[in-house]
Amino acid sequence: MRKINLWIILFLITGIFSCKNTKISAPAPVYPVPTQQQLDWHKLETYAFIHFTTNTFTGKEWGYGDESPAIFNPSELNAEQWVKTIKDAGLKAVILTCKHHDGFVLWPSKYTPHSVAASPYKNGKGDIVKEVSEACKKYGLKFGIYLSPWDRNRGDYGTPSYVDYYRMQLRELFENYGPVFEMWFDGANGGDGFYGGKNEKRKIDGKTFYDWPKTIELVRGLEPNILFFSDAGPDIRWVGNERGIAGSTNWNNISRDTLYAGKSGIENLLNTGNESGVNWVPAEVDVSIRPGWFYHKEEDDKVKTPEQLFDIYLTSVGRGSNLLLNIPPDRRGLIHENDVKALLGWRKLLNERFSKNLAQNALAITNSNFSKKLTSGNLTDGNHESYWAAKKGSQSADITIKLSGKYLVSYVEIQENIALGQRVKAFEVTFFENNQWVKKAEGTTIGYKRILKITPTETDKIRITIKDSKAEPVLSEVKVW
Ligand code: FUL
Repeated sequence: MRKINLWIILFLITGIFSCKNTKISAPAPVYPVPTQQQLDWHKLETYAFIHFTTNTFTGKEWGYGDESPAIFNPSELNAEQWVKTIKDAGLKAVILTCKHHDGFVLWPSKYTPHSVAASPYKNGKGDIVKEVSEACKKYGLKFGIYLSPWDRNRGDYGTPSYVDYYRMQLRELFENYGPVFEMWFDGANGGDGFYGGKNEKRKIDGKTFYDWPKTIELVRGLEPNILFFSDAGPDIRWVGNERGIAGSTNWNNISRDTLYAGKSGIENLLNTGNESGVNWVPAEVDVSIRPGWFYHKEEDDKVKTPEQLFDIYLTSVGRGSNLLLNIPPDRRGLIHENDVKALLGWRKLLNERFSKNLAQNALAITNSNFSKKLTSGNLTDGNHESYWAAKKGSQSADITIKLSGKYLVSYVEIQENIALGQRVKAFEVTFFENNQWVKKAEGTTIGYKRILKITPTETDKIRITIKDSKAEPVLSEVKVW
């Protein structure tokens, strides 16, 4: 009996000590923090959007809904060419417009005759959702779905039976083509259309008509790890423009109840987030490689150049957002040669400009550390999972990176360990140049990743000064290119 008591006492003592240790071994999170699914999503950084429907054959951007499926006839469609090109460009996933506003669906749905089954494509035996989702599996890319809520073909659009139809199609998609990593809910809603031959204008109340909470619950039941994108989240928010630009201040924080799909005038809020927002809803930057979302021959010479795509990378991924780059297949059903060239050229630029991390294993000196474990060495170990934190309770810090010699530096990349919440509010980057410290860049937020473009400068010492932070700064990596 006495022996057992002793064991209990010993157990309690070790318990108290280890509790104490876990308490001080990591900084307390600053809420909100991302879910595991959101954390995994941040790591994707770049992925592709594919817009393809009857619009590709009519030259429109928004089909009216009266297009005959007979015009949908891609002669050489090759989903593997799409996915392989996207993979070669370094992108990690594909989101496909399974249905755009015109209502034509790219899979043989049980619930509508207005589909690929009524088209000449493979004599009505084709299934483009299947072909793309299978190509994604083959090439190791994630697959996502866009199913336009606004449907200009359906006669019952605007009535409750339409919402049932929409949900049945979601069920059909998720049961047959999963796993699906992201569901993209479009904000364009209501207006004129074919509507089963009525050719009229229909208005819906974007806030109530679709009863989104119920739809989201249905989809989560089918795909528990799904992330929902919309103007208003709940998991990922729109960035507020289609030009490829996240706010230079970009909080993942925002309060969901300040948003709902269709609300106008909130583009600035979506673009920057809100420092005191209570939810983690990161911004996704959607932009097309061409002026339009769909392929139009007359835009063949307006494909964004590798340099333009590189700039977009800096204003999206480089500002802590993910980039959803639209690449629309042409009438043959192939990604056009000009787009392939631009994509591979862009990848080459990224590989060249971010090939040698000059800070890898470099000495990092910080003016404070949270603990022996969360020390400055973690900043340059090339491991995103390890991190450094400043002294408990501090709201500023200095980090000096000593390079192994003098190098021409063009970019500085900083990452916060966002698992513990987004903290940094103001920072500055200075280089040691001609025997003095010279300011090269400054910023507000950092988030998952911040890339700062610097006028190329020779230096052997770089300092990052965190000037203001919600709580002790917690960074996972500093890279120098
Ligand atoms: C918008 C749509 O109206 C465009 O056609 C496109 O699909 C874009 C990604 O979203 O809201």
